[in-house]
Amino acid sequence: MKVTNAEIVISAVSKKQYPNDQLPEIALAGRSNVGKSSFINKLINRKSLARTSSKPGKTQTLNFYRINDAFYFVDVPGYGYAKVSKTEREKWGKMMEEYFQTRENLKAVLLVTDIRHEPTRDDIQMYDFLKHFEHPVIVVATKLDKIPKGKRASHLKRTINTLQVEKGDLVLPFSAETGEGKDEAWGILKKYL
Ligand SMILES: Nc1nc2c(ncn2[C@@H]2O[C@H](COP(=O)(O)OP(=O)(O)O)[C@@H](O)[C@H]2O)c(=O)[nH]1
Ligand SMILES: [Mg+2]
Repeated sequence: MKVTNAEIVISAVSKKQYPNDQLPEIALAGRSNVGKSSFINKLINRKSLARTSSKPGKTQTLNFYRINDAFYFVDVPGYGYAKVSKTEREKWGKMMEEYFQTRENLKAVLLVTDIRHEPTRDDIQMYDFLKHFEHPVIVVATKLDKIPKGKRASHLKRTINTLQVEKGDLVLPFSAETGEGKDEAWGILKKYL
């Protein structure tokens, strides 16, 4: 897809703030600092529309990015950041449930994991949570550039096995650094839009 227009429409904390123009949505879930914002920026050829940071745990809103007036990327607040209070965590959980349980415009979820590491317990929980609500999930195994070519296949396999990725859910090796997987990502997303 040739992206000619990309803009942040709202950083929402609750349902009544979600956009109501009925465009399809693709959400991004994953650990803090795993590379969700970088994925969005790479796909739309922007250096920093979606805020990236090396300080995890910052974004606690659902950020709706409207792309070509055709669909939204929804950047979901990350998880797995240790220094978060119980109250914050509960608030986060409610926000997740409100969005993933009821959002009809949501067409698919990109679950972003770090290909270098075995998916965490939080990653597994998130995958199961998304499947519970019957969303199509595409696992984006990012930071591919950090793994030598000869080791990539075994890292991918570990990701698939640990998450117990269901038949029909795709796993996409990706790098926001090199752009590997970008065309494939658009190819997959088109089917849901
Ligand atoms: N080498 C490498 N670094 C990445 C990649 N994707 C993200 N990063 C870095 O990881 C850090 C966190 O990325 P960010 O997109 O803000 O993560 P988010 O918290 O999930 O949105 C930043 O320093 C990025 O530059 C990637 O594919 N390769
Ligand atoms: Mg981010």
